[in-house]
Amino acid sequence: MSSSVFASTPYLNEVRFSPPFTDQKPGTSGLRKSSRQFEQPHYLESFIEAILRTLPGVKGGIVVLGGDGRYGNRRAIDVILRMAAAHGVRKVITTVDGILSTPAASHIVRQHKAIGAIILSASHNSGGPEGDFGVKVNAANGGPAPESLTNAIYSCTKGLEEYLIVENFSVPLDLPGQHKVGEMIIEIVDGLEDYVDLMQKIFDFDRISSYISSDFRIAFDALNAVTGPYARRILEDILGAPKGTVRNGIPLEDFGGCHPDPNLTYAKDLADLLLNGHDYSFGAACDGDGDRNMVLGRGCFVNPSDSLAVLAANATCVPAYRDGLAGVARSMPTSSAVDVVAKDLDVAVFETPTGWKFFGNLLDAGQITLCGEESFGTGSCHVREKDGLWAVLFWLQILAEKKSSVANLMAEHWSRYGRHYYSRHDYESVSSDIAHNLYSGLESRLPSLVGRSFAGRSVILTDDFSYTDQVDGSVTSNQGLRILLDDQSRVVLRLSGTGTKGATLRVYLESYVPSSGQLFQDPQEVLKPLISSIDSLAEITHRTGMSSPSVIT
Ligand code: VG1
Ligand code: CO
Repeated sequence: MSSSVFASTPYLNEVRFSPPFTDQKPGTSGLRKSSRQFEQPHYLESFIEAILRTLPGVKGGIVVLGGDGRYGNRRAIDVILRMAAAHGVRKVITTVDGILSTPAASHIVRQHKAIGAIILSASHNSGGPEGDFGVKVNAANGGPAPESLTNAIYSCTKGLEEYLIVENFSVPLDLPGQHKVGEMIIEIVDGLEDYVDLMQKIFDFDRISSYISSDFRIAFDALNAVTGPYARRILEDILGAPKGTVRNGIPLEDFGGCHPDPNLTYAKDLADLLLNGHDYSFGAACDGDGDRNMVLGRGCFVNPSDSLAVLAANATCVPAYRDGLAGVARSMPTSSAVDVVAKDLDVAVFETPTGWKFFGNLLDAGQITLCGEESFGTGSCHVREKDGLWAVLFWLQILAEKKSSVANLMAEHWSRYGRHYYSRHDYESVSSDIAHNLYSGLESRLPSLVGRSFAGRSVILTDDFSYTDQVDGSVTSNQGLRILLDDQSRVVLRLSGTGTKGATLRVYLESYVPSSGQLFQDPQEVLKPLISSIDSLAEITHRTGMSSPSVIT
């Protein structure tokens, strides 16, 4: 425990700046900009001031604060602590070295009845002085702020020319302890404990531990980001996996120059170990802030849409879900693999826009137990965020229960439910004008496509996806262009809301083969007709000048 006495007296300062920042509109998940942009004078402070003016209950409330350890984390924590004190926050709960994964932050908010969290992360985007920084805002339910709140924060920033901050104090974050500035308490917690306890309540650790052996070796890649300490504590210290199971386990400010995005491109070392080597039976990686996961078996990559379906189909293997599922949800671009499982289980399935914030109401209302996205995110009602390590433990629990390999589990799954061949093609750093013109060009062509032929199928519906939240009635439009075909295949196009350089075009491709069909083909081969048809229809190669996507997952 440490506590502090301040040599000089902290004082309240009202800082003025002009003109207001006009570009602080949060995207799919928080405000994300280059580290350089965040370093401009008053830039971070402007966004934080808007949060503290907008989030309900700031005065006298509890706020959770931490981040994924990237460059800028420490400075931001210092600024936010001083601004929280200036705004009458009763208590800030932060962590040793400010290291806090996004799902762990969500749990702390819920456990301590906080009014919300400020999470410093640009998630899977690269970090460091030349990388990206970000601020995620979570609400009192522990989940990402809904659109109504992020819109209110954005409109506040547009007129903002001053902020309140306490000067002349700083707090060391190297040890757990309590500090006080004015009336505000700063509680520094270990950050891992609460989360580890929660995992122990959800899963049967003894069972998982007994399955991990020399015959079933596991490898986990934290990609030099936030999950390292969590994974070491859980996988190595508690479950007894050998030291070294967790690779790249120390959070680094620049993630060691890597891109903390768990996919086959950016987690290539791990993918090679599992797909080309024979030493390991199970591999997993998480992203910068610990909410995403990639799962691999020996010689077997699990597509994230399939992963959600497998978790749903086998949920009763996990003690916390023994009684079954209330319902499931997936984001619109995620494949329908989970829908088939939900139908079989006779539970409801919801299709939401991209971004975890859209699952919050359904989880709060008890309408769903599990949810997920094609972008390597899966989660449940245990927190209000997607949760990378939870998904890894879920997989291990199923494998331990079934005494199965990943490849066998997938084969059994497809032979029962059929297979949704699926891929996402990302075209990154496209000039914003070109991407928007491409998008609106396709949009204008959509109505005339219905009834016509596309990739050898017939088009049955085209639209720009729009979502009505059944719980609060809010409507979210313009969520992606869809072309649905008569054999349950489809193509979806969207522009990313998390990139910081130009625009990223995402093309989602899906084709269903029933259980009687060929279940072990190469997805890129199966999807080829869809890939070439959307390329000519939307003129992707022609307009972007890119002959292939930057990332294929
Ligand atoms: C991406 C993913 C989306 C995910 C979001 C935040 O958004 O596609 O599914 O919810 O990132 O993930 P976009 O708009 O770039 O497609 V994370 O790990 O930042 O919190
Ligand atoms: Co993330």
